[in-house]
Amino acid sequence: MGKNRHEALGLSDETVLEMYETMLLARRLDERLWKLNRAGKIPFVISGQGQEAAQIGAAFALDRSKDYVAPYYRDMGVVLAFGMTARELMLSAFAKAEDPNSGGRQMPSHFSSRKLRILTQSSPVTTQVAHAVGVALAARMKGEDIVAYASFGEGSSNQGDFHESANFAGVHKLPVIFMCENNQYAISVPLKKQLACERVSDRAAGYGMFGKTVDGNDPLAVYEVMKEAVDRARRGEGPSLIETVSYRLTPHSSDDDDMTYRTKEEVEEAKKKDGLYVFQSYLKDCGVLTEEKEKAINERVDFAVDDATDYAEQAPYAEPESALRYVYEE
Ligand SMILES: Cc1ncc(C[n+]2csc(CCOP(=O)(O)OP(=O)(O)O)c2C)c(N)n1
Ligand SMILES: [Mg+2]
Repeated sequence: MGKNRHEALGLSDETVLEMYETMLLARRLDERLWKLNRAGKIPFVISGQGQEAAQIGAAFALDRSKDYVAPYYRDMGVVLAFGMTARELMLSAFAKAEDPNSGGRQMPSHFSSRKLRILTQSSPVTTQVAHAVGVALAARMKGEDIVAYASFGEGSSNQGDFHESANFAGVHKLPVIFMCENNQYAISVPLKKQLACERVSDRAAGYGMFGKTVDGNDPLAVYEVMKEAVDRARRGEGPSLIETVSYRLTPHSSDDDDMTYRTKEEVEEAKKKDGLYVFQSYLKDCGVLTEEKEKAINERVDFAVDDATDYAEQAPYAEPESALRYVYEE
C-alpha cells in the first residue's frame, strides 16, 4: 500500500484508527468465541475472521446514523460499526435473556437491532437480501434519503432470493447495495464449483446495475468502491453489486472440520494476506498507528472482550415460562 491513501479518500487519521480498532475488536471477539466454544461454554460459533476488512470498509462508507443494514451471519464487523456492543454480542453467544438480538432465542450471529437499523435475519441463507430491497422501496415511497445494505456469501449469490431481489431493485432503480463477501467457500464447496462465470460481480450486468469486484483484504479499496455505490444510490442511480474477495480463515463453523476439504498450507498462505494485519502495517508505515496509540487500542479491545465475556457468562437465562413469547399473542 502507498502512503496516506486514506487522505486521498477523505478519511481522517482519526477515522482510519476507528476502522482499525473496530476490525481488531471483531477479530478478538471472534477468537474469544472459539475458545469459549471449545471450553464447552457456548454452543456454536460462525466466524467473520478474514472478512473484517471488507465489512469495515463497507460499513464506514454508509451513513451509520440513518442507513439500514441487512447483514449476514459473518458480519460482526458491520454490526459493531453500526453500534452493537461487545456485551450484546456475547449475550447472544451465551443465549442469555438480555441478548438484544432475540432474547437468547435465535442462533448466535443472527444480528438484529431496531434501534441501530439492523434488520433481523432468518437461517435460510439470502432471505435478508429481499428484506433490504423492501427497505429501499419503502425509503423511495416515503421520500426518505436512506440506503439499504445487504450482504451474503458467494454461494448465496446462487439462491433465487438474490436473483429476484437484484432484478426488482434493478428495474425500480432502488437505493440498495448488494455486497457479496466472496470467501472462496460455501461450507466445503470451493468457488470453482459454485459459479460458471468468473466473478460474482459479472451478474450485475444482467440486472442493469453497477458491479465491481474489489480486494476484500483492503478496507480502503472496499471503502472507495462502496462509497461510489452509496453515492450512486443517493443520487437515484439505482442499486450496485459489490463483490469483496477474501478468504474464510476459520472452518465454516464450530461444527465443521475444514481439513476434510482444504489443506493447512492453503489456509496458511491466505493468512499472509489477512486484511487486519495488512491494514495494521499500512497505518504504522504512514505514522498513524504509533506505538502509543496501538497500546491504547489493544488495551481497550482486550478490556472490552474480557468485560463482555464476564458480563454475559454471569447474566441470567430467560425464564422457561417465556419460551413461547413472540410465538403466540399474549
Ligand atoms: C437456503 C439454505 N440452504 C442451505 C443452508 C445451509 N448453509 C448455511 S451457510 C451455507 C454456506 C453459504 O455459503 P456462502 O454463501 O458462500 O457464505 P459463507 O458461509 O461462505 O460466508 C449453507 C449451505 C442454509 N442455511 N440455507
Ligand atoms: Mg462463501
